[in-house]
Amino acid sequence: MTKTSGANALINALDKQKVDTIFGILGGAILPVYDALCGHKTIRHILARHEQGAAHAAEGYARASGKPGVCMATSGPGATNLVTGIANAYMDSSPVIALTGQVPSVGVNTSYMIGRDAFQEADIIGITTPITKHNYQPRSVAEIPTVVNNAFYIATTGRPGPVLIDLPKNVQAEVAEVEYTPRIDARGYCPTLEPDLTTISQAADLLANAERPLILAGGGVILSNASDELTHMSDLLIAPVATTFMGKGAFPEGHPLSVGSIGMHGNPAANRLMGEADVLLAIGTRFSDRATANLSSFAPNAKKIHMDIDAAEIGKNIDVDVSVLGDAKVSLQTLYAATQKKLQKNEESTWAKRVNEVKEKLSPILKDNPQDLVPKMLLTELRKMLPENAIVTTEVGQNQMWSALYFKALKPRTFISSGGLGTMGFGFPAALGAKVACPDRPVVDIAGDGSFLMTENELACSVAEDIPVIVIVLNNSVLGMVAQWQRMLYKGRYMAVNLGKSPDFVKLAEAYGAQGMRVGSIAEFQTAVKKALKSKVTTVIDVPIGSEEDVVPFVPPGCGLPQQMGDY
Ligand SMILES: Cc1ncc(C[n+]2csc(CCOP(=O)(O)OP(=O)(O)O)c2C)c(N)n1
Repeated sequence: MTKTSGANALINALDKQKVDTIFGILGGAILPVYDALCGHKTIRHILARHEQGAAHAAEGYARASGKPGVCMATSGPGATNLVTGIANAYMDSSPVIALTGQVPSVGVNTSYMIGRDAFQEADIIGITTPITKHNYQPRSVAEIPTVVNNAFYIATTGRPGPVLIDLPKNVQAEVAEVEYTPRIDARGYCPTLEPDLTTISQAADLLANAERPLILAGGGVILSNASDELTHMSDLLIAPVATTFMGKGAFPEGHPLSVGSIGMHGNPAANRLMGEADVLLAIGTRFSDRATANLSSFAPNAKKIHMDIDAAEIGKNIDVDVSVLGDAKVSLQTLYAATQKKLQKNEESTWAKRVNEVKEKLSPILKDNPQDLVPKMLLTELRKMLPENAIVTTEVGQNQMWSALYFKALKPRTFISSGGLGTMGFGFPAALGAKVACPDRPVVDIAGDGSFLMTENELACSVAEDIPVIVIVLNNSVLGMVAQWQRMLYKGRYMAVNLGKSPDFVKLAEAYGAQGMRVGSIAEFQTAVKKALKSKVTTVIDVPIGSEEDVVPFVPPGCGLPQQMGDY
């Protein structure tokens, strides 16, 4: 037992979890923790310019590295500014630990303030209950080590997600006896990793007898590091692999059996084949409405196997024939062995021929002049210029969907975007977090002008903290995706989508001490990217594009995947 303050107990516990970075902004209610961090040798604190940026950066760090990301804020407005980032991490199942200061609870030397409208008080426990996997408010120093252990355990196991620890100021300041044991006390929390062998056998029967099997890989495949197992399964079955948006990168998009992502702005080949499959093996996906479109016409001819670590997901959106509860990696290994035994190898696979035919006919083709500075050309060009392990983040809107369609993700954890919450302003701070996690790899945020303006203040953080990333602003002067909906679905009655006078992005970058460039052709774009890749400072590349450019194909809301429209 050692005598220590709550703040030191927290930092020691974070040390034991091998935390190397905290993204945050301080304030009165978290000052003891910052004091304990002063001069710390192994934990780097990165001062964000807005707590939303800190939370997204922590998520970018987590998604690029596979390790939990940590963000920290003071009480009240600091804590509430984290909320969008926490909700984003919750929707996309990212392991994020959010630490917040809180006004004092009952303490030894202080009167109690929680619940009395104290200065900068917000009930962050109540506010985040629906958007965290769990949250804690330790009321004594002695609780802190176990609370931290629990938080990391819960955030990173099972279906990952954010966990918040709210620390009353008096608990941070109090000195008491603390025991550091690796103890975890999370009664009732017990994720199922090993799949049930009866359901594995049922799934193997379906797959072994399938004529047109298709695999749908969700973000869960990336989270459980099951990409190799997925590739083996696909090769065994000669099954095409479609991904959800969150699953992008789970299967190499250059692989002959890759058919791209499904959904509202999915690859037409993936959407078409989904309607033709007779057995669907869906792994680590929650069947979001953006992926399935209208449920009544989703994979209508397929017997469905759903493999997921979260029991609550199975049967939630889609009725399934076989449900496999367990970790994707372990479950795929077990399913592979079971299927291999039952499979009669079909040498002449008519399905494989059909897959190729559909891919050839429906893959988005670059019809335009290759010199045109249109997003699909630019993203295809960007792919050629970046190494396979480069990390791309995106903002939300057309920029995101163009990236999903035309930027091929070749490795897991290289495509990081806000899938569930669809948070404009996510991509840039997430890029900073990814760069901190992977300093030797290029990190590029593909942005819309509207989205970038939501968190461009983190340029100050990127310059001051020496975190060089590249931001490519697809600058169409409008809130493009909403403008597209107004054009396609509201008879072109534009309302509140014109951004009017945006700042000059080159000057904006320069004002922050970053590098700014504007390009007007593919050749200039290539030169700018090359220069940016060599740069030691963050570079913003402003790419003016047409304001009426559509992202197509498009499945309008309410329609099914077969009702995809648009000449792409
Ligand atoms: C925080 C937030 N507010 C509003 C929206 C709704 N929304 C979705 S896409 C979009 C337009 C995005 O515009 P921009 O960032 O310029 O990208 P573009 O679509 O032009 O590529 C808006 C307003 C959102 N997703 N997130």
